[in-house]
Amino acid sequence: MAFHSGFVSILGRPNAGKSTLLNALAGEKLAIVSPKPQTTRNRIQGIVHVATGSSEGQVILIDTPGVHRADSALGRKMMVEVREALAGSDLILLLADVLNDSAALDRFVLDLARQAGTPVLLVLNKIDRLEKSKLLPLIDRWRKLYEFREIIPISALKGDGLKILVERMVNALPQGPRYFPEDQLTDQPMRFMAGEIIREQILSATREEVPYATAVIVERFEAREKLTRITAAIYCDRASQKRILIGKGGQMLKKIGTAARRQIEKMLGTQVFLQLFVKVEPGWRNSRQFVEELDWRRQLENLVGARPRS
Ligand SMILES: Nc1nc2c(ncn2[C@@H]2O[C@H](COP(=O)(O)OP(=O)(O)OP(=O)(O)O)[C@@H](O)[C@H]2O)c(=O)[nH]1
Ligand SMILES: [Mg+2]
Repeated sequence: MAFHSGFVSILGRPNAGKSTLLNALAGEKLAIVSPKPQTTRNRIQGIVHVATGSSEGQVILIDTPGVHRADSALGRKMMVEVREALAGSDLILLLADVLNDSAALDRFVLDLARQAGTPVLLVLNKIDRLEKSKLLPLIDRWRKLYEFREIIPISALKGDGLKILVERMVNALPQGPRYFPEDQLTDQPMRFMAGEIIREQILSATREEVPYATAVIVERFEAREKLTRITAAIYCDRASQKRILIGKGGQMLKKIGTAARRQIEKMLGTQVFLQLFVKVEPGWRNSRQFVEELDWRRQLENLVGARPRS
């Protein structure tokens, strides 16, 4: 059987369910998810190994930040991540939320897909919550907008339609090599994933502007066989947000820390000693330099660069 492989970007508006889909297809939680828009800030790779009766291959899926009109250095960086993912793609999954249908906003996403010049599969997500009678008119509306290679309704949350999606994806890819070994799921370092898990807990525990004003940088990550020591800094914009993040008598920070520690322990399979600090960095979202420092690919370069040469 021919082996098909390639890079597939998941593109869509904030909150469409891109990260949920990445996790569902990879079979493991690689990207954090939340009901708040603009959760994902950088591109996240998940490798899907496919072997069904009719197709065999490897799909390198790339989850991207939600497409939006950027008004900060952070937003611009997020959109650079989207464009970089698209530039290296063989195929685009355009993910649309059927519960939040808006032609005007979708046009922006479609323009990006068009500019990439890559075949596009339209994936209509969240059909678990859509009245059945509304699906066909929706498909009709989309069909008029673009020459999609296919239109596939799914529920990333419930897993409906995912088998068909994987099959269509693999078949749309060219014949190619196995890019990654079969046991590899992602290229993200654990260090960065730990920071994201902390951010996910902040997103779920805080409201209003706090989730958007927060960033996490892991400052220390020492993995031993039985215990991993992690120190992370939570950055926010203002002293008032710092007070919220710490909470009365440190309650909030404790709640975030305990929930995050449990998740990180599950991921690493070791006990975790987690230390969290909250720091105020006014206007960080508009600092290009700070935003670049959040990028784990950049952090990794700095860590390697800082290591003493032997
Ligand atoms: N009912 C339903 N909810 C879903 C489905 N897929 C995702 N969701 C929910 O939609 C919300 C957003 O999901 P995410 O996966 O974080 O969305 P995203 O597109 O990655 O969002 P950004 O990273 O902000 O761009 C979460 O509350 C998910 O649980 C689905 O198939 N059905
Ligand atoms: Mg996401």
